[in-house]
Amino acid sequence: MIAQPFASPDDIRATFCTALSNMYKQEVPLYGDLIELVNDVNAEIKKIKPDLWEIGDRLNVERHGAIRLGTPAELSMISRLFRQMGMYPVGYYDLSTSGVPVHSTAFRPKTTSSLDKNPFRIFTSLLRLELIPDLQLRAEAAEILSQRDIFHPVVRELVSKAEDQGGLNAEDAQELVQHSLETFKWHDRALVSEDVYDQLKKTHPLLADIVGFKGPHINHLTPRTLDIDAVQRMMAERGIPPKKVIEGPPVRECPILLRQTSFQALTEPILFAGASPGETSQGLHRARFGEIESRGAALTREGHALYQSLMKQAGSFTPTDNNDIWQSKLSRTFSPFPDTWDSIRRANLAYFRYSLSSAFEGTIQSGCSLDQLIKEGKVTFTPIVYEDFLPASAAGIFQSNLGEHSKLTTEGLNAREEMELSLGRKIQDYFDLYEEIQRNSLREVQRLTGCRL
Ligand code: OOG
Ligand code: NI
Repeated sequence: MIAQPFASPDDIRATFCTALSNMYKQEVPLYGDLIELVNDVNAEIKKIKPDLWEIGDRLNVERHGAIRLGTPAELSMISRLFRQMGMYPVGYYDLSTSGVPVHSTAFRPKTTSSLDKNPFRIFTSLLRLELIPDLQLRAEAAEILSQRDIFHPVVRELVSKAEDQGGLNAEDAQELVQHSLETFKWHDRALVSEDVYDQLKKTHPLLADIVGFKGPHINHLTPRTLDIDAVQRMMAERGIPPKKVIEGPPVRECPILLRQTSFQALTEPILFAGASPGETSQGLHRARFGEIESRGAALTREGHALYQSLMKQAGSFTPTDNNDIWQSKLSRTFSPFPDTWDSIRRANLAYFRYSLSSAFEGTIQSGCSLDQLIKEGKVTFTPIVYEDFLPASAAGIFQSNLGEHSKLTTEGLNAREEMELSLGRKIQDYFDLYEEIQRNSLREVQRLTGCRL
């Protein structure tokens, strides 16, 4: 028998992303409306500015999603599943510093070619039970979580099979995608009684969302837009209630990092488990929403530090501000951040991909430095897209959808190492990944020009 070739993890990821998006459109029709709005705005921008560097083939399929897991064992299995889809843990985000009792990583593709095929990422949070002060509730939550299995048996089977044989054929891959959707779908039947739900919610709404249900329903999916300010304005016109303010840096000539906004989480009817079998009572739950983002250049450590100090200087959004007031305040605060690609590059604030331009004729007569080659038009450079997340923005997104609640904070020791233990691997530092892409592009220029750069 001739062995069938394995499906490529990039293709499995692309299929999964489409399937998840279709499922979420059915579950949350407002998300479908948001996608339409984003497609309309993107089409318009492409017409006006066809040379925009952010426009690429991947734009129409570009999404990220988010889930919240309950136990290290769930994280461990998710990590194995996502690995089969070419998604690896990148970046560590400690949200406990913002009063949210989780820590997170993003599963995403790492290489340029995988990112170009489909950059789908899932922001994955893990509940930190040790941050629940009430010991009895903590034990109760742990007990409830230990009873649930968020994975379809076929998923467990196929992931083991893939690990044993080094991949999956197309048919198995299709099965894997279909059955893995089960993990992310919405269950309107809570796992717990109204009493327990209320207790969890009182301690922290996130706790009710994670512990109260059979699985980690996908809580949002986020398309990428080329003009987030336009989408924010048009959301209300199309009956999609927007979050008050756009998170992240202000609008700029040279976009950096990530700007995000969302529509408020829906209030959805749920059924609580009753005291006796078959008995139920009705309730309401808020968790699922839609989000939009615009992505700019990945910043170096220096760039990030400057970004963070300027954000700190801007202070925080106050309830009396509106988005316009906040954005103009931010724009003023960000004036020290250079706003041409060349000045950003020379100040080493962002990562770039370098390549030879058509003006290069095969020989170098004059200087051989990078700056010289760029000045002579022989080498060009494009910003590298920021593929990751921003903890402060993520905290803002969490908060805006959870309503008023008290904050839970206690510094946990070694939380990152614990997460890595469940992941079965180290969390990759995203700066290293961008640096590598930049370095490889420079090596290629070096090889072609013979210049030592
Ligand atoms: C995740 C929020 C973080 C983002 O875009 O920053 C996030 C969550 O609400 O579970 O998705
Ligand atoms: Ni998000």
